[in-house]
Amino acid sequence: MKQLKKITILTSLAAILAGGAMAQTTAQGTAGANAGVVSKSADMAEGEIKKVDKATKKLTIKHGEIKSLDMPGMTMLFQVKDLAMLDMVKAGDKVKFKVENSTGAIVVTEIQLAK
Ligand SMILES: [Cu+2]
Repeated sequence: MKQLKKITILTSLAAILAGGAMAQTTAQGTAGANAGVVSKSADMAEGEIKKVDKATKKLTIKHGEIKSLDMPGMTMLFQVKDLAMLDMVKAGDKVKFKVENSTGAIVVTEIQLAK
């Protein structure tokens, strides 16, 4: 189980890197550009990074509705599953992300830049 999640994170990392490269070459491109990458987007929440805090290892995200947690839109702090996520985003980035509420803490398990 733990191993599987790690693979998921690595996969999404690769997707983000690929998506970023694509975005640079097709600056005027539209939503179609990453259609193949975000095949699981249906269960991902949308948000905007407000703050990346490496000291506390948390992200402040202004998010839309998170159906999996039955949570309306708000701005809040999230823990991250993988510290590498803190280097993948910066304040102002629009993102899509997945969260898990396993141990009482809400943790971001996947994150990718939204186009
Ligand atoms: Cu919230």
